[in-house]
Amino acid sequence: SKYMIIDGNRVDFDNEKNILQVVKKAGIHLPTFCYYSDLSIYGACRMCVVEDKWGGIIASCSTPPRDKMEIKTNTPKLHQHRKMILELLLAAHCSDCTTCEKNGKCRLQELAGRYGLTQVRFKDEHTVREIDDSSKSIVRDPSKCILCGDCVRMCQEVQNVGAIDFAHRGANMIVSPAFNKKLAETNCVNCGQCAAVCPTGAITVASNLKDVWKAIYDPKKRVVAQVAPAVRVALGEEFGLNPGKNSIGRIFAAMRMLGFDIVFDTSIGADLTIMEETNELLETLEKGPGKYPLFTSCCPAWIRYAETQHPEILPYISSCKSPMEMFGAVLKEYYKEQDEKEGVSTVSVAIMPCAAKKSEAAREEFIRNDVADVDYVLTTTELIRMIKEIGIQFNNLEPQAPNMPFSISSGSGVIFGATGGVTEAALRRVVADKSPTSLKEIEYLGIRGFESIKVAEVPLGDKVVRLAVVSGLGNAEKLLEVIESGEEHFDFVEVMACPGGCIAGAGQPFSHRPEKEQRTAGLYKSDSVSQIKLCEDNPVIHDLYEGPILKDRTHELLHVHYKH
Ligand code: HC0
Ligand code: SF4
Repeated sequence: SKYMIIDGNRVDFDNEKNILQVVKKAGIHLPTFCYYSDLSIYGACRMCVVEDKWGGIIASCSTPPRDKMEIKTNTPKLHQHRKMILELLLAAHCSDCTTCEKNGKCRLQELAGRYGLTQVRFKDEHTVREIDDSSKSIVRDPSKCILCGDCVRMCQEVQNVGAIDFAHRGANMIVSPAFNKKLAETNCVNCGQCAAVCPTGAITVASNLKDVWKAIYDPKKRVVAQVAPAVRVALGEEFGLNPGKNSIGRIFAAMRMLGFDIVFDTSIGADLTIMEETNELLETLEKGPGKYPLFTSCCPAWIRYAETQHPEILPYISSCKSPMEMFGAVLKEYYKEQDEKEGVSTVSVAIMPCAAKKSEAAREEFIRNDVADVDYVLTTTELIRMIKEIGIQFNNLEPQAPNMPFSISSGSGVIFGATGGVTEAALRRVVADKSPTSLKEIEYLGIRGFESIKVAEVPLGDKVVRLAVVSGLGNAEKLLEVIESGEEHFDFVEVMACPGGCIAGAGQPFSHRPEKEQRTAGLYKSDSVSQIKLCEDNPVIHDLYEGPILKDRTHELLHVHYKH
């Protein structure tokens, strides 16, 4: 086989795209700012350099490995080179690390520590630039940008949005929306994937921690929270639990210690969504094949994408509110009378893996008579912060159950957090045969997993239903192309904006592919051990439809017409 000599040791390789990956195989993680395996190679930061046998310095990310090539990763020249780059970056960077949103998570800070930089030889030349906090989801602080371009490539290559780009030249170069616009005025869909890859604090997910602490400390507020499916399989990672370990019981326990009055599981909302969305699916099938399928509506970044780039498909997107908004509306109604009696008001908080949910919650369509269905959205990361701030020993907590009366959700509601989960849940609801064997067959249709576009066909009565599942907006664009050209026909299409679905949302702890896979497996595992697999078997859902809140009001509380 082919091999390289790395620091005197033989390392075999075959399909590795670049030297960086072969070096990784040798057990060495070279420092990088601008390298992500899912993005194109930019080679701008020059931190990942190695030395060839003639003393030449090469960027390992942009050089393919060659058979019998000899390189070194640790030489005086490389040492000096990397330190120099770091010092130049630090000289051009503001140094308010202790008050930075990214404190403790910043790659620049980490590498400065790793290379033992205690002083910078160059004079401080950083420019103070205006912070852009126009968006409800994303904050841009260009003073902290190191021009690695990760955000630009993520937004363009993976999400097909292109809301941000390099502007100006030389020392004035910055990353910014075109024409120096505010992010909220662009076609940004709030997915937050730019923030997920930003190595510093230049792009971060907006925080609502202050608002939520204030509500918690206010005795006149009833703070009612819901926790999204994907949060439970990722939050524990920050406390040393394995990715995928379901810690929903501990999350509930921790939240009560933090002062949340009442805690629920968003999976109830997901169960409601499937009840409603499958009605629409059956109607679509009844009408017979048209050009467009029924598109799912639970991902707010996908909704924004359709609004800004494909208005022609808006009539075909399900009218269902997202599970978060459905449940939010139900909760506000549920506590209304009690609030009046007790002279308090309910504040509805949602813990989400997502940046776009913050913008979704603020949309005018979800504010009924001046009351928002969901008042604040906190990311998984923000909840982690609260737990750490108070000093709760998360791993030692005894798991707790959610509050009554919304205390039971089905396995269908939990798998929503993985790409393909909504589709699988919908299929379970529409198939005639609900035996374990039939549910297993659905599991093996090919709608689980990380493939970018998944397609399946399912017989239903005398028809065959064609389904597609995509995650990542760039993949959604590819699918739309073949739908619009008439090349392919589908009846149902699930879109989630983040590659991999909600488990890989921008509000989660940063993850690579292995963590994403483990989180996904964790969700499927909690489904496989759950006693109730189908939303229609959930007694809570049953009671809701029979009870006073939803009686004659499903349209008002569970559906939405976007005003765009
Ligand atoms: Fe998701 Fe959801 S599954 S969008 O990814 O549909 O954020 O986890 O909460 O609303 O349930 C996120 C996750 C949710 C919603 C649900 C859906
Ligand atoms: Fe682009 Fe998403 Fe970032 Fe907006 S939030 S700039 S769409 S990557």
